[in-house]
Amino acid sequence: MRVCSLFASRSCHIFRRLQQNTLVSSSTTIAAVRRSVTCNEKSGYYVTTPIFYVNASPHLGHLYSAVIADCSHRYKQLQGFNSKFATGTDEHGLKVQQAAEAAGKQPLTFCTEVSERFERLFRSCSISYTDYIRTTELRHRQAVEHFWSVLWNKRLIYKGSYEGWYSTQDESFLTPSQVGDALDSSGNEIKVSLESGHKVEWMKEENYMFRLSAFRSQLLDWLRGNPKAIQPERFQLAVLQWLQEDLPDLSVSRQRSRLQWGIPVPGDANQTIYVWLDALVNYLSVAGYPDHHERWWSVAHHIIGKDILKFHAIYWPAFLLGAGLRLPQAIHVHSHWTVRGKKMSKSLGNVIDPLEHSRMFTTDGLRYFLLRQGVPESDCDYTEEKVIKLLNAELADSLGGLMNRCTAAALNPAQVYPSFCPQAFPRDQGGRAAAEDYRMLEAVRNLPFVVEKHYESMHFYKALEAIGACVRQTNGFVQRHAPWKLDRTGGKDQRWLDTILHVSLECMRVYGTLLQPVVPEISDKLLTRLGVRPDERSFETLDFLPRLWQRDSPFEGRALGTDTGVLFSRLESQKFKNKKSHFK
Ligand code: ME8
Repeated sequence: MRVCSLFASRSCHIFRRLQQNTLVSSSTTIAAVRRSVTCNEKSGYYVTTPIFYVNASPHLGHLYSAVIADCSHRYKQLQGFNSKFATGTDEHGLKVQQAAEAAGKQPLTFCTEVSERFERLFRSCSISYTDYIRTTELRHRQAVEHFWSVLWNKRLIYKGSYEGWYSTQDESFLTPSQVGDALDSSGNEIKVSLESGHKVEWMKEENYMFRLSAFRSQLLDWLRGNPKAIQPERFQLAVLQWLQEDLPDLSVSRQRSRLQWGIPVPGDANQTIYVWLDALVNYLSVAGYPDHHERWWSVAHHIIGKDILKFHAIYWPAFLLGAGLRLPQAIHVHSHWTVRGKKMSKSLGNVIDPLEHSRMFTTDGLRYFLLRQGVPESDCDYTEEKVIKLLNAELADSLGGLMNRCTAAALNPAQVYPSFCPQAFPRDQGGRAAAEDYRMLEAVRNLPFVVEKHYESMHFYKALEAIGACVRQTNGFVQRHAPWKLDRTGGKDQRWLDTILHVSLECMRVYGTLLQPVVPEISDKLLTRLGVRPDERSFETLDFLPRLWQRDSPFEGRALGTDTGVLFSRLESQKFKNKKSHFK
């Protein structure tokens, strides 16, 4: 039995109702609710990142998209879903053709080198993709050719001519209203895309055109009928606004004489398929298109940056509608990282190398920072000082400090998961526990529901904020009862001390379990130290403090893990000042 896709929202909802209507607050009930919201069907989830251009090396923004997708994939797996996670590289088009020429390399050799850099980065940052797609692969070419033929046979593609602006940097056609004047670095007047600032050129060629204009009302219907199709809402509203504007047919090929590096149009060797049509089909290629895609395609979720919204929210759905295929379940859009308030760019020399920074701050440190600080709705700023401050406060001091205190040999010489004493901490008040302690238990018991809700909507920063608040409460709990001051020679004080530690470890177990999608290595270290086995780490079976409800705990009396190392070492800002750095 697997948890069905409605699990998070439905179980949350059911649980809230139960809480309101009755005095249920037993974790038996929570576990029962979680288990009861199941379905027999094998639930699937398919998450994608954009496929990245190989004209330059990966930067922090690319890693950010991959970390979001990875977190979502790991979260779904912990919920019991069968999850597929695709990323990869976008290797065709004029931009890549020109970059290979400039590097003096054969295009494929050039693409392979850069694509491998992306793969290395992702592997070293614990990006647990299940499929890495390159658009130069045969399986992809076959999918694109098939997709094109379907559109052609439905007469949605026709031979025409295109005259207008084109940005090679964005690989995008622009209408006159999307173009403005600017000066290049030598002071020459040029035309640029108003959105990206990239240079545009006037082009006039015979092309194949896609009947994009015919899809306006279907696109509007889709968005109006699915208010969560594009998330967060502000991006859905932006797309609805664009659909009120001019929606001309779209050129979907380039003359072969100008663009050789791409897939030829089936049946016309003088034309090359437009790189965006080629690239978007990657999501289908991975799903098994054209023969075996249905299973994964029906559960597809795209993660994209705000820069490529138009391609994913207008062109792609129109192509899919044209080809008679389902639309993705959701498109999750995120905003951009700036560096000290400026857009990352080669010319400013402020491009953040994610591999270098993951070595400086550790992989999990960088992942945590990106997800804790990144807000999908608005741009976020990256500085090394901020990273150091946040990681020291939340991972080293708060979470790491809590683990040290609760597992210290001085308090727990036997190094076992201590026992819980129901008389010291009765379910209803009256023992040695204080009112704040019960409030903390309530918060930790609700935490999985809060976190799941935020993970579900890709608001990872809210989930981490909620976990952080509970960690602070648990630190407060330990501080309040100062177990190091209790008499450790047996008797009542010892039972109370063990109970304090038991409750704290139970809280830590919840935090470690919930943090797995974000910081897999740190969570593993934490859970291993607590003696939690790999098969006891799923969200489905997370059962907080069963002893409070007179049920057995599988952990009580179990040996703790033997690795007593620190969870996350404090970062010293001094150490980074001498490095090639953006400190000023
Ligand atoms: O557009 N902050 O590839 P690309 C956050 N090949 N994320 C950023 C970012 C920033 N400053 N800069 C880039 C392409 N990104 C196409 C995609 S998909 C079928 C084809 C991330 O290499 C963000 O996800 O230019 C953005 O959408 C993507 O990188 C663009 O990567």
